[in-house]
Amino acid sequence: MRLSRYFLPVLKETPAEAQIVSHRLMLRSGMIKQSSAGIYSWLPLGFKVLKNIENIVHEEQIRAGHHPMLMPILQGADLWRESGRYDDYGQEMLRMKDRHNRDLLFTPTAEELITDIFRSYVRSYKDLPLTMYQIQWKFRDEIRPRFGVMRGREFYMKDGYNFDLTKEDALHAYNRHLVSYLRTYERMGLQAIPMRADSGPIGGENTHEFLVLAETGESEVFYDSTVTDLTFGDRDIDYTDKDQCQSIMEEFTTRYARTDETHVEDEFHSQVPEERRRTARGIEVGQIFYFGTKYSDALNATVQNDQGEKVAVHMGSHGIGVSRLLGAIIEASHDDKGIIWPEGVTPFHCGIVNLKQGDEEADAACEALYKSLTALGLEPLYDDRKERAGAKFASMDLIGLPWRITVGPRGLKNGVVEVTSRRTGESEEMPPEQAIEKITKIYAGV
Ligand code: 5CA
Repeated sequence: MRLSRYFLPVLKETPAEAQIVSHRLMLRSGMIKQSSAGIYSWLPLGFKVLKNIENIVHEEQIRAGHHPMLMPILQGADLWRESGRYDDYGQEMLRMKDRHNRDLLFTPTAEELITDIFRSYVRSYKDLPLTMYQIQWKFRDEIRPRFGVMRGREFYMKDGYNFDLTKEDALHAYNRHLVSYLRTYERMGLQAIPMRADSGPIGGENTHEFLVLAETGESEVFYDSTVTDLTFGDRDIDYTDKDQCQSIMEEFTTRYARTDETHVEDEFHSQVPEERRRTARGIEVGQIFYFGTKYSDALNATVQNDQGEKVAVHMGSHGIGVSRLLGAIIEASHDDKGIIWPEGVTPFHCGIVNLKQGDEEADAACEALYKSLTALGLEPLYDDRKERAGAKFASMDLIGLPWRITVGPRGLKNGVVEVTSRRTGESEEMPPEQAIEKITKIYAGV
């Protein structure tokens, strides 16, 4: 993409309404624009990152054996009356009437609808296990939307639902989700720690939230400092292997790590030596639930088991805050100049800065770099504007591309361009071909 042709409405001023750094940086770098309280338009740069995050979520869900599908945003009230949640959900649920005076609602989650789909078609245990998921807009009429996409009213969420014959199978689905989430967040350059949590309006006993540690997080968390040493890495996972999923689940959840709702001071003290006890704040980027037969009982979702008996299916649901993740990643990865995107989610693979637009040699070298990188399947953002070098660097630093190639007449005289890491600030001079090779290699591993 050529920056002169792109829609990137960068703000010079810091917007007064933004209280936390991720919100400020998303507004300043022209990623989002507020439309109403807690409701945003996604401008081209923000939309690109949103889609990158969504793609990682899809890839990891499919890898775990889950089936993508899509349910409507507007739902009739009847199913929610059947489950009892139409009234329970309270004012967070946005309700409306259609022209026939029928009650509709904007989906805050979709346990009811998916259970209805299941009960309409599935009759036998032979069709289990089954996990389906969607990535779809949700609406919750939060009393205090704030922090930009972090606590929106309209937000983008991956919600998945498993159907299993037995509790044991459903717990495997729970563990499988936990493992696949660890991998999902790591691909985004994030450490998200699974913590024992409270199930809230979704219900059920087993639930973990995934938290990214950040001072601006809304949840208070308590943990054993050694949980932050755990990394998922490049493990070879067989998601159908119950023992493997369970052992990884145990590895990541045995040590003390809880949100304030489930924290017990005595247990914290007895389980964790003093020098390892930490209290911090965290951003909840996902939550998994096992709730047994709560919804299948309420909505009469049964299958025949191998004895020919009708039994209620065991279920769980699993959410990832896709739009919230943009904020969480920025909170975890920025400096005073702007965002620092992890390679896994960056909107463009690298920037190309032409120090002297209009100089024949510099222009030609930039064009050649741009074309070669593009031909290799990479997406560079070429700053081809007639701007001062300082302004170009400031924009690149603000929008946070992990790598920058700087091209100027002086370097070209010696046959070199400069490759700079946004994270470390370190620069290296090399011939353009070598710069291309370097960037290609970096992304081959992502
Ligand atoms: N039905 C279950 C799982 S599918 C569910 O709704 N879970 S949830 O309530 O925990 O939401 C899933 C994730 O969505 C949360 O972990 C959080 O990351 C994100 N989320 C929830 N509310 C908001 C909000 N108001 N703004 C942005 N993201 C949100």
